[in-house]
Amino acid sequence: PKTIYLKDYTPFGFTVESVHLTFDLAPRATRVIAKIEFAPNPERTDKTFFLHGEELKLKWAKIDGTEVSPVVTDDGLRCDVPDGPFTWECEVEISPETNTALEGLYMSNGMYCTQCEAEGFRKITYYPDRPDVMSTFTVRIEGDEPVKLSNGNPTGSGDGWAEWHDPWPKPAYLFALVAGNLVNHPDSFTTMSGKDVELNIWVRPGDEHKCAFGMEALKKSMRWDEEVYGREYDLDIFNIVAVDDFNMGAMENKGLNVFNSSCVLASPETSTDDNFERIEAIIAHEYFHNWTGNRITCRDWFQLCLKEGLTVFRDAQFTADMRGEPVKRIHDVIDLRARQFPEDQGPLSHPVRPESFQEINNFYTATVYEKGAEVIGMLKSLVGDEAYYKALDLYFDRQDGQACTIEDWLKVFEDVTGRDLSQFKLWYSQSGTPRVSVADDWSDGTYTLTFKQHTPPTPGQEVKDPKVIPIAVGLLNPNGDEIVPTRMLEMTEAEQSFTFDGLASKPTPSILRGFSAPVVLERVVSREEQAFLLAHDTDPFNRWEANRTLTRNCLVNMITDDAEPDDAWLTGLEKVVRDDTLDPDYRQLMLSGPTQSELAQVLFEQGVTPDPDKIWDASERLRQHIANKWQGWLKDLADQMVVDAPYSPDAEQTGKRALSGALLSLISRLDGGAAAQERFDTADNMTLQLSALTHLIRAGRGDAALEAFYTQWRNDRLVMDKWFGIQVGMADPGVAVDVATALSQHEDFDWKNPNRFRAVMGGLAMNHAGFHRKDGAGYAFLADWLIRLDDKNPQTTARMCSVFQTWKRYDANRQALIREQLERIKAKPKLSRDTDEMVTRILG
Ligand code: HT7
Ligand code: ZN
Repeated sequence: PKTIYLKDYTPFGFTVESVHLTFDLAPRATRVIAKIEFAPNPERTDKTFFLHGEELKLKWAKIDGTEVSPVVTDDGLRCDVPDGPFTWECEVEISPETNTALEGLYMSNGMYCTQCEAEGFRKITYYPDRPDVMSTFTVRIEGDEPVKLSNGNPTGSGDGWAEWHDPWPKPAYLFALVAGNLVNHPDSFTTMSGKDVELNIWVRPGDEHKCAFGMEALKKSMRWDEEVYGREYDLDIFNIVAVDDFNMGAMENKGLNVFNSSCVLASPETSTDDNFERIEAIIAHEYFHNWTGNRITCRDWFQLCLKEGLTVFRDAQFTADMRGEPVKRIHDVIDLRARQFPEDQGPLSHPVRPESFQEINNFYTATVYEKGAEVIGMLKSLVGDEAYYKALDLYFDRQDGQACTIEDWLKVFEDVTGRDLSQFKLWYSQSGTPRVSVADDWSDGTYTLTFKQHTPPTPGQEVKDPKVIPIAVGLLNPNGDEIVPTRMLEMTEAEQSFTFDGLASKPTPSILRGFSAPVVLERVVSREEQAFLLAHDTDPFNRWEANRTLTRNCLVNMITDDAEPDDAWLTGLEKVVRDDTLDPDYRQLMLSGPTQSELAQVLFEQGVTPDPDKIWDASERLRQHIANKWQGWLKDLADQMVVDAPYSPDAEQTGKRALSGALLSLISRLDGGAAAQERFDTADNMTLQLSALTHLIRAGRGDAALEAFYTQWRNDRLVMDKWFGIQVGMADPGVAVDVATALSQHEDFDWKNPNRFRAVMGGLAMNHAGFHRKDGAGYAFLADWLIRLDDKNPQTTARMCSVFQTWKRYDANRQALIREQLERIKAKPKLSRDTDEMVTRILG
């Protein structure tokens, strides 16, 4: 496979002035007629006229009305063209019904839909399918489907046809078409300048009752983007469509967002509080792309973080405003450590702006998205809020309508602040997670913190330079009062000291408050000091972090030294969990310990080979110990968390249900699941029902409840995904593979549907000890399925391969078993480029 390099970028030799597309829809023989106005690009270095195209049957092609015979290859066509502007026309035939890769035009439950990011448009017609080629699009759709949608505004419709025109120039990856038997949930929005916008969420008949929440989230997002960033919507209509077969979460096509139905459909009976929160965030994310992604797009796919990092950062700000800042931050850091840190510290490590790829779909990663957002958060901390919003105003002004680079992005910050950001730029080019160690010194009223930074080598990058690291620090006195409020230290050297003068006594530092940089803080802190921070830190993030460290250390000692659980820590934790001045969602987060996979990483870093069975055992023992120790008050507190009002997915109710679920998990260890059974029997919303079911499975009495759940929900595909996932995820490690195997033979296991496939395979991978079963059965089971899926859906197959990325942490026996499976996948005849690249990189 060919490797593409950032350094090789050259502009396309032609500009596209306009695109007219006509679709004559038919499941196996859709005709696509394209009429495209090209002109020579004044900035060109190469005159070659090459149009991308894959899996297309070319019927004819014309230039300025005269038929031509281009040279057609597997990946596109080449043709001689006139020196000046010219009109290109062609007709191709495609087969949406047999398109199982879910890229280009495909069918899902009888409905036509498209997915063009990153390079799917080339499966629709011949085109310069690259983000720096932008044009207006006019689209005519012909077919019997009652609803026919495309980008932009509707310009006409009649019997069997509909036309759309998108006045905003866009790259082909933002093209979309949807046609089918759909019903809409309509609404409207008046923008800040008084323009009325028609809003619709389009769904399959029967799903209408699951649209109201998404619509409210959309309107909140539109208002928020006006109020916080001054960004107004720019078309007469905004459509969202829910699709069942979808490779990722959602897609920001201009004026026609397409969503995985799991990321937009919601009702209290069928969706959990977590689902509601995620849906709100994804709707916001896709909507915010209208400016950060669509109006200002990427010059090339290496710049993906330009739109994704910024849009994730914006959606995190939105969620923090809607639901509370500290809890959102803690959730994001948990997620970053669970997904991005392993990526950045393993064989798949790559810079936020990668410098090469074989298959761009493999770079829609936690590093590009979540670390990309962290980088923007650091930039904002360094320049301050006022300069940040000024720079953003300048960015929207200066770059509107263009396809841009990270250089363009940083330049607006340099111009607004006068700062030189060349060192900061290393965050975009250097991969790996920096490790920051700290030493302190106290003398004559002066407290000194000395930091050292070091980034271990990553694939292709042996040597790293020091980065700019914003380190938020506060100081507490021995009474627990904050004597120095949060100060942003700006570390730029490999080793650097910062002093705090005029202090009466040696303070306790609270370092990296709010997780001010995506680094690993290596600081040996005594148990007493962590307990002090847990009791007194005024920074909610670091207070939570102190507890997380204490939990982790307790578990590590239990695993490595067979130690007893740390009761002194639990006494401190009890105070926080029972402190009713704190929000329930925050108290629940205090109860959530590190995942077993995170513990494996911690052990590995300490030079101990992680044993998944021992990790599982210690985690279970600790939870049982906590339940025993707190049995006197668990039920009382759980009773206080009962919500006595109609269901609402708001932050307040969500927090109460989250804490009550965590308490029920402990109670189930004491009563054998009796309370969970009662909750399961009486639950009137999915949050309570699913959490009760989880505890029943863990208590070893889930069978009847699982059957009842199946009977109740067998016709709801999104709830059935939960049913599949929970059984594998919650299974005892010894039987997880057997449960997954049985479920993969279930009549409702539709392996070509990415949601269902991920429910079972992702559920297994989440079951740490179950997946890493000593005999390698988990690895072999997953590899069998990846080999099978690769022919049908390379994108989903390749993404799932990343569960093997941490393989070098484990013992030699497990490593050999994983290697065997990776090599088996690699040897599969006609392995896709997507999977081949992933497996090759993981093998190293
Ligand atoms: N920009 C989108 C990323 C994307 C995608 C979405 C759905 C299916 C396939 C896809 N490939 C890339 C989603 C986003 O970040 O908003
Ligand atoms: Zn995005």
